[in-house]
Amino acid sequence: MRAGTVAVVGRPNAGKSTLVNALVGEKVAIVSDKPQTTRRRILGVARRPGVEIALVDTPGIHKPEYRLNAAMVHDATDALGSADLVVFVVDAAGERGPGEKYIADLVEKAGVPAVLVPNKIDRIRKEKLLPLIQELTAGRRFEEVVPVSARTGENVDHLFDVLASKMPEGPPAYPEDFLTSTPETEWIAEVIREKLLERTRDELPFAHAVLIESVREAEGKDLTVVTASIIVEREGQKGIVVGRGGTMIRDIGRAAREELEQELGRRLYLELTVRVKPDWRNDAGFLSRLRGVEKE
Ligand SMILES: Nc1nc2c(ncn2[C@@H]2O[C@H](COP(=O)(O)OP(=O)(O)OP(=O)(O)O)[C@@H](O)[C@H]2O)c(=O)[nH]1
Ligand SMILES: [Mg+2]
Repeated sequence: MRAGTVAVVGRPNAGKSTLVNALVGEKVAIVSDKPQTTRRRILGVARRPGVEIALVDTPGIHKPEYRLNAAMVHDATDALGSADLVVFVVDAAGERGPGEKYIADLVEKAGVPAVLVPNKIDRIRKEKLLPLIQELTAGRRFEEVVPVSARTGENVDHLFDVLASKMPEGPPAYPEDFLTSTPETEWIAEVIREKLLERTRDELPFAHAVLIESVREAEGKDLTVVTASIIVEREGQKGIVVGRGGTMIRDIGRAAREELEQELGRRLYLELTVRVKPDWRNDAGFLSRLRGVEKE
């Protein structure tokens, strides 16, 4: 038996969460086309006969401008040191910037063996791949380079085998049916965030948070009642999230409810409100409340 921990790191939007979901074979992390979707570490366990890999999805590493972002980046860098192996995901179809070098340096400093994973190869011409790999590996020591498309699944099985071969020998660390560390309350908030991210743009994706206020079972009704707040920073953003005549917030709520009902296998009543909280991204008390509620 082989069992170990793999930290998945990279710049925002590189496709880390998509890749973790693909390796696990279940949706354990929300995904969006906006950067900074993942705001904290998420553990998802991938298994094949004889192998257990605890994958740690992390927030994209970026230059933090708010307390929220500093905590996100800390969460990611923290995951590096405690893993058996690091997967460094790079968007092969995007522009490279100083971020790649910065992260490669961090990985090197952590002293943990690393696999380079150029992702989104479905979006590039094959002849572009080799120069990209040469650029990213120049002067670096990666155990392996495994290009994949997390979205189409191309080469993801091979990546799993490569990761598995580098896991230490030992017994599994988690019970057989353990999939993810995310508590249900936090997952509900995450799915609401995903639906909001799908429908908004500009600053809103960065400026919102979802706070679960209460979750209760309606007696004798096979129905869970959830009240949640979408927190934004300004009145104008509130107007966008509510939408004309409340259409946007109803749409977000409906999409989240439909997905959650499927996953949880029970009916859900979701009551969403929008609240303005200026500068919440720098509010230590509010941030710990966000995290605290999520940890319940
Ligand atoms: N074409 C293509 N798109 C991909 C691939 N992998 C991920 N994406 C897209 O890239 C975007 C970002 O994906 P995420 O998985 O949320 O990226 P992330 O690295 O987790 O991003 P953060 O959580 O913000 O750091 C989404 O729109 C994905 O659908 C891929 O292999 N090919
Ligand atoms: Mg992510």
